[in-house]
Amino acid sequence: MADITVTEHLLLHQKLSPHATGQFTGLLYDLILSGKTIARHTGKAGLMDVLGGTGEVNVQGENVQKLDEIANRIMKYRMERCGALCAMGSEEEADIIRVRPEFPIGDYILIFDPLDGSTNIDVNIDVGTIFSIMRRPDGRKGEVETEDVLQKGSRQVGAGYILYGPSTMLVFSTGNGVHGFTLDPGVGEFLLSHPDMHLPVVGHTYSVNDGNWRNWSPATRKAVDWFRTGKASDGKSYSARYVGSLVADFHRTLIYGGIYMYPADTKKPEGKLRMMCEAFPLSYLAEQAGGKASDGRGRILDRTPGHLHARTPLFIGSKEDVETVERIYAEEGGA
Ligand code: AHM
Ligand code: MG
Repeated sequence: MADITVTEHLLLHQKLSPHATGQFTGLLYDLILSGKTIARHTGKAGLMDVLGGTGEVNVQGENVQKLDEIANRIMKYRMERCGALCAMGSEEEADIIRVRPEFPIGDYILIFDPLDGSTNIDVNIDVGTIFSIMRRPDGRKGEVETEDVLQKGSRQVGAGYILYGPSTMLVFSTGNGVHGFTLDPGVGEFLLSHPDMHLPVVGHTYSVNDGNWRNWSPATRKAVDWFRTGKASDGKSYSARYVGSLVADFHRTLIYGGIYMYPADTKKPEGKLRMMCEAFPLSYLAEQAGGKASDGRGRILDRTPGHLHARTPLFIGSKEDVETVERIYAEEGGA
């Protein structure tokens, strides 16, 4: 494949799309730079004194890992200066982050999980940065209010992730399909390696934390059991795969097809995953790749969060597999 850099790809798409502005392209450049900077840190994780917890607890009540803090700081520092944003929201911060007046204020809002899957850092398993981009609603001026940020998922204008794995990959969409780039560490540039990614209509992999079985409703047990014992429409059976790192589990699902599930349970009645910084961006990518994302009842992107850290059940991946879960929930009278 010809070496198409992410910069070349962005410029080409900017020319093709009447909506793409220099501001939006600039935002993506700075996101890419932030991702490369975080990759430099995750790549040296075992060598530096950055492993293990800091002893602090974040707004979700979870232990903060040092690399989470580093990634959060890198994102906030770089993105506040990019000139395209008026506000940000981070999984690690309780409130919205308004761009301070000393920096140029733009029209966009960025929501991110700086380092998802961070409990995996100590054992050197893939982690990732997830991002979601929206425009500030038209006609809203002055200080950004929380209502400006709490938008319906379908209002995203771009989303993606950076996966820090055996190689670092950037996968994103700005509404023209999903494209994947692999970082060539020698030259420090992302090169197009996975153009126009498509989720297979049906897959052969299901991904769920089976340790939550005892906390699931009968309907959820029935749905998971279907994948354990059932056969896909092409007659093949399913394999189980669960990394426990959402970006890694989603990336595999995007490439091979199948379904990733994080249902609600008695301990987590709203589900575990965050609507705005995890479910929305990955659902945007799934739909752009021809797949589906549901909370078990309906489309994730039709939901509007009640607050910045709202959670949701998530069933995401191949269209037929997600529809299987929706059908079972409907037959059982709900989740
Ligand atoms: P985090 O944002 O605190 O890292 O938590 C989200 C992670 C996801 O990466 C992963 O899919 C999920 O939590 C795993 O949860 P569990 O350990 O309950 O299976
Ligand atoms: Mg997360």
